[in-house]
Amino acid sequence: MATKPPTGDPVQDAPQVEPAPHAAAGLPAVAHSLRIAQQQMGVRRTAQTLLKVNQKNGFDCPGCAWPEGDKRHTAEFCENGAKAVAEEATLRRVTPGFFAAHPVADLAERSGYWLGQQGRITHPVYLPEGADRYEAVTWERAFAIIAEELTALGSPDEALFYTSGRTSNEAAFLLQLFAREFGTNNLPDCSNMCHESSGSALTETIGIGKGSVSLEDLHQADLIIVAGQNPGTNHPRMLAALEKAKTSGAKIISVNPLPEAGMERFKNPQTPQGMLKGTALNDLFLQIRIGGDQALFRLLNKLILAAEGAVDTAFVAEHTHGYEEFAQAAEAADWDETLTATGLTRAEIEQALALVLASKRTIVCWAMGLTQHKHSVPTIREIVNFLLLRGNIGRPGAGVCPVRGHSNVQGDRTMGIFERPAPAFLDALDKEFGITSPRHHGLDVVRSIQALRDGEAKVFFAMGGNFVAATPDTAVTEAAMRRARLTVHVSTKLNRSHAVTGTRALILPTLGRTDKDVQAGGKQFVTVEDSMGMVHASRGNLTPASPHLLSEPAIVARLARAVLGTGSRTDWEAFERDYATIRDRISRVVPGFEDFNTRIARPGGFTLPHAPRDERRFPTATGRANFTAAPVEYPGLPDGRLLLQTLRSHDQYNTTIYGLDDRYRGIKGGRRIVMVNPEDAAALGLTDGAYTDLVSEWKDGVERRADGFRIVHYPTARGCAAAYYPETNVLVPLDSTADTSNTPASKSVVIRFENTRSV
Ligand SMILES: Nc1nc2c(c(=O)[nH]1)N[C@H]1C(S)=C(S)[C@@H](COP(=O)(O)OP(=O)(O)OC[C@H]3O[C@@H](n4cnc5c(=O)[nH]c(N)nc54)[C@H](O)[C@@H]3O)O[C@H]1N2
Ligand SMILES: Nc1nc2c(c(=O)[nH]1)N[C@H]1C(S)=C(S)[C@@H](COP(=O)(O)OP(=O)(O)OC[C@H]3O[C@@H](n4cnc5c(=O)[nH]c(N)nc54)[C@H](O)[C@@H]3O)O[C@H]1N2
Ligand SMILES: [Mo]
Repeated sequence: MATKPPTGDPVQDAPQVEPAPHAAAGLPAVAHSLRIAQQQMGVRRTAQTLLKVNQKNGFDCPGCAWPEGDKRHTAEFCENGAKAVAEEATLRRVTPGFFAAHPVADLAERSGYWLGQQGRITHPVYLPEGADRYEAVTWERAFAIIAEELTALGSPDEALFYTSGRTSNEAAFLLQLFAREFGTNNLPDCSNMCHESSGSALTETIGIGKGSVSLEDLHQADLIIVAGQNPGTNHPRMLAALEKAKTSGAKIISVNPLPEAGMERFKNPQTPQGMLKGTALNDLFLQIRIGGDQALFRLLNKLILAAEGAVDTAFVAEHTHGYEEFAQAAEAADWDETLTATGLTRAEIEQALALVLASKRTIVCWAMGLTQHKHSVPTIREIVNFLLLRGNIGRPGAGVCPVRGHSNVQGDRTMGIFERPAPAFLDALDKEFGITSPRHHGLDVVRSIQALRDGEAKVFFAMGGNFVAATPDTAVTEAAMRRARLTVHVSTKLNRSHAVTGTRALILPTLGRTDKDVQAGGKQFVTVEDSMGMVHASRGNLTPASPHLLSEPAIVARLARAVLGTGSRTDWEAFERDYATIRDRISRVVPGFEDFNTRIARPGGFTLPHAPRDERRFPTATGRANFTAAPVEYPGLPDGRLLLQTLRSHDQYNTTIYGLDDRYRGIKGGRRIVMVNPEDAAALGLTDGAYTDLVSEWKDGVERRADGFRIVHYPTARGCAAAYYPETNVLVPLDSTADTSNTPASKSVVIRFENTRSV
């Protein structure tokens, strides 16, 4: 049964609800991952892949960006990593015959789940103008088509080059080099929708947009605050680090509108004791209202300022700037306003304060719960204030820990995938390659959609990802994409974006992390950077899904040759032949990669420099760590409305749907559900089990609808609701973004309920 995809669609979406478990991982997780792996890959391939995940001579897990420790277990993966591997290493195939049988209009009717379940794409395919289905095309012809459209543009800025975060350092470096030689900084990436708010806030305050802690720091912390993150599902290996910290005496606070099972209790599948009883992780659960975090940290800061001897005055004097102004703003924090904004009680905040004051080494971890709101950047800056006050940056066991999503999203940015590159980066690139990169900024994700919508961008090229499903305002975005002259997707698997095309379209199938990559120069490996700035090699060991696949670096190299021709002095052919030649060039352009080829050969790789972490040096505009003082904001809510956050279930990887269950929340067999607090539900007449339509309200007056959601009474914070992404992206207005970072505010959508009916 290993290779048969499910038949029949639309998928039956009939959610069932059970009591949510209060622990994560353990035996059910191991059993579940093995079952999914064997369905997709068969027994032999399951063993071949799962033993190689995250080993020093193996491949980097295509799941999340959580780092591996120095001591590896034989099975250094988690349930969701196993699912990510199985999705990629599946034995199911999408061949030209499949495309002949399924016109684009048919693909557009299918669910994302069904599309993904069809398997790996085996051949490059082309949708000519006016045709109703994709047909096989040679690689040569495919690159010629792209070259034809790109060279016909009025300006290079009419092209968009999107990157999703699985792309290796080598491929990412080549893609940004190609885009800049071609003449544009239009390099939007998934980071624009993800940790852009973290990058914006951290760059301004500490001088580098990356986290300042290592795994070792987590193990040594006295207090770890996990805010706006669900590690049990999205970074399961982080639970082992939290467990280890806990065993050494750390306290843990989680800040979340939802009680997440992983934070309640973790049953470590690597230890016999963990399998039985598990470890309770949370010491304190602050069930905050959506968007209340800035107010919470502002008040904590006021209370720290007032506590005897709590401020690290030596650190503040020596290393920071802006303290006076910040302290004044913090003084103004108000208990009543904070209790309204957060929905917490005074006693809860006082308990948190006691833990904060008792800790000499504090780390704050966060993810999408903090980054996807209008006021995300000031919220994260307030967390930096919080850490700076007690000198919690640049010493062991303390620091900022934005937990990245995609396994190489951080590395892609380091390699120059950024629409607003630093001038120093471009200078180094230009010097190394003898080119003149454009200096004006390019377009991020939201601005790219606006440019497509307004006819200002005409060619869309995606290195991975699922752009139309991952982005907000689905109807607007899809209409915008259909206006493009050419859409190109470098992909491993089929997804929604292949069905929403420009006038012409190409799908270019590529090798994944698990695939063996052999070029003219021999067997190749690629490199990635994890969430903590560790760079290491990744080597696939499976026979590729088809002999017609090209690697991502090969695709960019051939594209560049087709488009730039003899106008380019860069030896693109050499890059394709031997990736070590790419790394040589990276070593001369990107700081921290000196001697790249030598150092990457070391098992486990190397750590990139991080001035605040390593030497308490803050490369900001003031040369110091900056305190900031923004007005406190939190979302307002009109009567009869709830604030909706759009989040991930346990059985998905972003837009890739592995299955229809969300085990840790007790939801089975369906995804069109909306979680509401029982008291809000009573007030709004939302009976558990009834169906309802969600309507989002935004100041543009447009009503965005998502129909047919089953109501689930769930203990989320009052005034809040939660439903899965990407089904609810249709509700997120394109213009509703975070200030400064322009990240879609997909965790704070004002909704009302219509047409509630029991079935
Ligand atoms: N298995 C699996 N792993 C993944 C992914 C996946 O889809 N599946 N995606 C990867 C990617 S790209 C990313 S970015 C990460 C995402 O990792 P997460 O950020 O953990 O993902 P979300 O499901 O969006 O969860 C957001 C969490 O924030 C909480 N939250 C929402 N609003 C607020 C708020 O206003 N304040 C606070 N304090 N909390 C809030 C939610 O209740 C939820 O627990 O995971 C990565 N890893
Ligand atoms: N409403 C709402 N929207 C969100 C979010 C949210 O929380 N709420 N989260 C946002 C976040 S954090 C992110 S990161 C984005 C994710 O946005 P994307 O990164 O664009 O989306 P993914 O679903 O991760 O992309 C999956 C596709 O990538 C392709 N793929 C997989 N592996 C490879 C590979 O190795 N190479 C290539 N070339 N292709 C590959 C497959 O074809 C697969 O279908 O979504 C964002 N959108
Ligand atoms: Mo992400």
